[in-house]
Amino acid sequence: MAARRAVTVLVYHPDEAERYAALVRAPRRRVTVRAAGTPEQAARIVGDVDVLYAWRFPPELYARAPRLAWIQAMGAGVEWVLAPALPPGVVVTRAPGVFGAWMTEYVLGWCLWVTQRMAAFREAQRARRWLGHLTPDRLRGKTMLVVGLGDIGRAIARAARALGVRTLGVSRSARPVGGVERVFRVSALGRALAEADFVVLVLPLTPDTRGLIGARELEAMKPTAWLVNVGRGAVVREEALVQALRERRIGGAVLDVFSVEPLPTDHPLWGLDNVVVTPHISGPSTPEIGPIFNDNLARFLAGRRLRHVVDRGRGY
Ligand code: OXD
Repeated sequence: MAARRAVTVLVYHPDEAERYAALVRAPRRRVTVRAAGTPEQAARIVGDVDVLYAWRFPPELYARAPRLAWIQAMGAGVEWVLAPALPPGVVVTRAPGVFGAWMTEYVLGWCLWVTQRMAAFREAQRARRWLGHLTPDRLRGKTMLVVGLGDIGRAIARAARALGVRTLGVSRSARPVGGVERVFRVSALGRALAEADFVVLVLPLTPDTRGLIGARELEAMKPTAWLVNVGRGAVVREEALVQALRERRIGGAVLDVFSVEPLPTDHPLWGLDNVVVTPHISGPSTPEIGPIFNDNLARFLAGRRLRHVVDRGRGY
């Protein structure tokens, strides 16, 4: 990559573009920062843009961005960046290390919600009922299977283990990971699922992971096990999940991501009493990503290699 004297950055975010733009640190003589919150605003600017710092940028605008050389994704997942329209030469970078801490608290919080039977105690309180016969369960000693051992999956596994949870993992390579007792290959997913009390999905959406969890995989889970999905909705076949939940073939599901978001109001998942629906908030938009972008922007200006480059072939 050659050094650049003048660069235009477009910060694109539906709600918080200005906030992220204010956090860009770069020499103002060399870097012009623009902000857009809608496709219409972005369309007016994108023709001059070298760098896109964005959350869910509309891919149809790539064709109108002849200078675009680098996209920094603001979220944890990058499948929306890697649309077929993305020109081959554009470098895409991610932000590892930012979302793991958030998503760990989400996952462990909801696992504790299950074991501490929080819903039952709150419901009893509303009815002024003393639920003395119901005791909480322990998370310690349970087995958690983390499917997807990138930086977020590893952070979740480490924290779970610190609470005394036995942690297992599934990854493409099955390479050992510190703190994870055993890592299974994807081909052994069924065996891994059968051991878990909590199955945590932290997978990117790629052609290999789309629909990975279907009827057969749900069948492999213990009838008491909970599925927690913080990766991508389309990794799970939702019809099969609804059926398994209805028939109580698994304990329940905590779902932060869905094939269609927002989850349509008539979707059956809303009405199931063994399901928790949250609106894609487990890894929220956070300015903690600012230093990663600023470091890469300095590299971009200097013509140095960017950090955290996405492997477009693998899709993450
Ligand atoms: C995501 C995120 O990529 O929430 O889904 O960060």
